[in-house]
Amino acid sequence: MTRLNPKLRPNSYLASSDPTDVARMEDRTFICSKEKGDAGPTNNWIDPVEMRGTLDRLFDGCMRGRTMYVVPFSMGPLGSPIAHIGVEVSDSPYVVVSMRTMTRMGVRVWDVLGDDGYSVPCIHSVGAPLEPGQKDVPWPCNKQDKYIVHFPETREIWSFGSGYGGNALLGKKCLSLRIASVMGREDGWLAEHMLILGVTSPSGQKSYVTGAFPSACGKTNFAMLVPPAGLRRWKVTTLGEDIAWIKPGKDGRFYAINPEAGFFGVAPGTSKKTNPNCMAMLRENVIFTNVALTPEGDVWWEGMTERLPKRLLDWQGQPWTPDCGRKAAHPNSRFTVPAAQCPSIDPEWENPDGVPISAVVVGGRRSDTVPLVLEAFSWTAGVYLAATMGSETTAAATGRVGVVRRDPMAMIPFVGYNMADYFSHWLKLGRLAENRPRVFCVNWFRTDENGRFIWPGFGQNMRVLRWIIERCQGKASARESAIGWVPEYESIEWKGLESFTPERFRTVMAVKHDEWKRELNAHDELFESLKDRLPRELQLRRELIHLSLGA
Ligand code: O2Y
Ligand code: MN
Repeated sequence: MTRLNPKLRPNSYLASSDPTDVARMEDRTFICSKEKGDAGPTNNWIDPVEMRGTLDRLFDGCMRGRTMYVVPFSMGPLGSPIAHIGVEVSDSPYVVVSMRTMTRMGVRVWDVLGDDGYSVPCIHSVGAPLEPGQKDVPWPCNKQDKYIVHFPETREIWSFGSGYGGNALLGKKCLSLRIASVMGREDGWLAEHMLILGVTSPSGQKSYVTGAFPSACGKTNFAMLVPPAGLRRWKVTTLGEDIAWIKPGKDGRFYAINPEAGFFGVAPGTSKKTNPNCMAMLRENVIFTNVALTPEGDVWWEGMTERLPKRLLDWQGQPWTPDCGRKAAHPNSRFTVPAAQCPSIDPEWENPDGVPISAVVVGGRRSDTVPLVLEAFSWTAGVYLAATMGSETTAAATGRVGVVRRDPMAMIPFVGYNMADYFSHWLKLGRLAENRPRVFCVNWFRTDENGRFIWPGFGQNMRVLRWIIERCQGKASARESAIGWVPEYESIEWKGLESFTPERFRTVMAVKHDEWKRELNAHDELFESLKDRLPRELQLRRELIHLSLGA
């Protein structure tokens, strides 16, 4: 790691990874349940006996010449009844310091565990042993073999070959989503890929919302939203920007906590304009990974400033100038920062009881078909909306633009069991909770006939959020459409955005029947792949929408 200039970025460091080790690897991620059907068609499955043989071979001597660290950590506030403890064994010091920010980590965890406490074993190696006298490299990893393996029945995590992000910080996606989703199914709660935010109305009424969005949909920006002119008397506070554990309370409401202690966010595109809270949060105590280094010893990434720096060292340490034709920061470059530093952090963010959720918002990146906002008619209709959500791929992610990837609840890479069983679990929990949240679907990315975004985005999303909150409070009106309740122009606050005409609103809200018939066919493809265990309610809901469309 390179220490950044302490005057510009106190106590902050820059790490540069191996160019082959820059992202989470879904094709190397495995759910090794005893039965293949229990992992389901959306997960990679290998027989656990075979996988244990592979891991025994790979892990034999894999840390030779390195230091082995033992990292006790708590997901959720230390000692709280809802927290879960893991112990990560790793040979990567980068993982150790990152876990210190992302989790409650350290000797106090041993006190909570005592002699007989339960912890999830998380075994990690970069898979690059050093022979005596062999010179080390800055970012050791294994270029041939990478495995991120979960054994759901025995609740174990084994990760080999990568030192990067979700592959290596095992408390995050591996424990808090894949293993926790299995625990949640057994014990009656949900582990979700969701932000958690608080909204305070001008009269001081506080509500909480969770939100599921696939990557490249502005999840972190939404979690740290700053209300625009016209809505400044509203306040948004942040509890989490990636993961929510949601548990039914005795009062029939759902309560959410963020199990993480830090944020591991994407740097490119983050600026004072797109996310001022985030930029302020990054002032100190940050580990940056794969961003560019300025001559003054600070960091830079694409989109951070309007004016490009004259020269930099790029994420691989090569000289960079604006005309060199290369990106300065890697598109998946990251910051790791304590959540407590976020200026919009909610005072309740560490409340071990969680916060009561009024609304669950789901959304993807869709240039057509899906309107700006709609409210599901019922819990089952909401589960349907969440289960069938999809997002158009961006060039950065896949090299192909505009192909809709179905990503139920934004959980495709993160459910530790069969996706159809996961849908049943959602339906069951909702049935049991008397005061369950309402479910909304949003789409900030609809484009006009010229391919331009219709919705101005960023802070303007507050107008939609306000309607959502007021629906939950029974204050805002809506009209019925074939797919759910939708706002009238008059029920949205337009102060400060008077240029957004009723006609533009009609375009961004249009529910076109021909598009929705195509959409339902695509839903059917997803359902077909899950048909062995798909809950009947979802198939029925699809047929009902079909009828409402007049087909
Ligand atoms: O590429 C990685 O290793 C990180 S992926 C990630 C990191 C933070 C929050 N969310 C994600 C994600 O893929 O959803
Ligand atoms: Mn995520």
